[in-house]
Amino acid sequence: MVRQDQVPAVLSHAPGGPGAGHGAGGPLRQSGFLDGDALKRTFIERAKALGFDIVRIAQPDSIPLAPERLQAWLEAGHHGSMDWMADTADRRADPRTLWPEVRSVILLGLNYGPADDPLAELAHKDRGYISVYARNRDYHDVIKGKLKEVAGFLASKASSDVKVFVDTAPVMEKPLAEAAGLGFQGKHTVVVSREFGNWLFLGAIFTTAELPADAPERNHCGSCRRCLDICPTNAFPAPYQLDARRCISYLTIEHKGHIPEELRSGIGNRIFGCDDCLAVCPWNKFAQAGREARLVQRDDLALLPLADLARLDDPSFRARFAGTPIKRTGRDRFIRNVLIAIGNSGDAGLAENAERLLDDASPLVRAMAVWALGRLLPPKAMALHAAERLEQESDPDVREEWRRAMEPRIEALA
Ligand code: B12
Ligand code: SF4
Ligand code: SF4
Repeated sequence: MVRQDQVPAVLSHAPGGPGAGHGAGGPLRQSGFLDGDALKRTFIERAKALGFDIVRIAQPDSIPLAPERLQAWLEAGHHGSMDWMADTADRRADPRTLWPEVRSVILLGLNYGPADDPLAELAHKDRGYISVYARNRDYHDVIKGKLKEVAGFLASKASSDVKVFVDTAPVMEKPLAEAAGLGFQGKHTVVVSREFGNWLFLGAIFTTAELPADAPERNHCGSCRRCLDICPTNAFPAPYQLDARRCISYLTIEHKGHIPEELRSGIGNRIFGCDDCLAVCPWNKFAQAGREARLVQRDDLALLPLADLARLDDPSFRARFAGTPIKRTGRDRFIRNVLIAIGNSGDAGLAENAERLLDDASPLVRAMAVWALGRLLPPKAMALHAAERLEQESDPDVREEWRRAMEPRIEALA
């Protein structure tokens, strides 16, 4: 869900066009340019024609609480190994630090609502659950293209400069979206629109144009706490606060190392991301299925047989997931996730898939093959595998997995 590279997309108003040569927001506006309400209306029309579902405007100084809240989140260590969140905190917390000339922040939402309830898929233990957002093209690519196009349009209509962001630069898109009135941050921290529910991607455009700001949205969670209660790994220490280190989305997508043992069983068959807290939000009753063809679910990217996935090597992984967000984890992390799902399946018929991976080149994979088999095989079979491998195993983490997998077994064999 996150990406560190920045899109250096500064689009200046067209050279040679009306107003060319004037500084942003300068006094010499010419009649070819629009401003104020007319500019906002024309821009929104264009953005909607390009497929955005909601467009709202915030002032750059509209998130005064964000810096201290971000700081508290970082100090609590809730960002885990996403060091770039801490490295960019100063610029992230205030749009004016990122770009001092910014006068208006445009927030755009694109609905990616699923056609069916994704939670029904969690019962298929022999198949891997892929998060709804990752079942087609990488949304960064899709939205970035649209943002650049509509930002170019804005630059051509106003005597101003623009920059586009979609989860690609240090911008706090959620509090900005709330300040712009696009939706409110629910107790699960995701932005919920009263019109579209919470299946929304966000994008932002910064501009030097002065656009009339919209009123902020207020919170509509009330006494509901469905999202907090359903979380399989208890990732919410309190409403409106997420400890990413416990979130399956972070663990299966962002986290590069071994997944802590106490969180593995909660992961179930979720092999790339998680949607539980989103799927239960009652505001989704207003949601509609997403319209953008490149984001509509591809059937070959939903509920994939774990047995097939466990066979992927590096080239076949890359080929299979080219153009999708899944490719970003790389093969080893993905197979780590698949093995956790195999371990959680309770299906001894899947054990052979983990057995083949006991000798994989990646310690990340070997360790999870051991863990999965420890849950699926009888103690004697596990002891035979250990006898063949434990002595030669040089990786301390994999050795530790063997030790833990054999602990109860030694008692059972005695
Ligand atoms: C880091 C990140 C993650 C991390 C951390 C998530 C998080 N909640 O911060 C991980 C990897 C876990 C993640 C997961 C997901 N992500 Co993500 N992620 C981001 C990213 C890059 C930054 C978010 C951030 O700034 N976090 C820092 C914390 C401090 O921010 P915060 O959660 O907004 O914290 C606020 C609250 O805590 C609040 N607060 C604190 N105390 C209190 C008290 C009260 C009373 C109130 C009202 C508020 C409040 O104040 C803080 C500041 O506003 C954004 C893109 C972006 N540039 O904004 C995408 C983004 C948030 N992700 C997105 C998505 C879709 C997801 C997933 C659904 C993907 C998936 N299916 O697996 C999950 C959802 C999990 C969840 N419940 O959040 C979308 C959300 C769209 C939306 N409608 O809101 C974004 C905006 C990307 C995008 N451009 O569309 N993500
Ligand atoms: S995405 Fe899943 S694991 Fe993460 S907070 Fe939501 S329900 Fe919990
Ligand atoms: S599920 Fe309930 S508490 Fe959670 S965001 Fe939706 S309305 Fe708010």
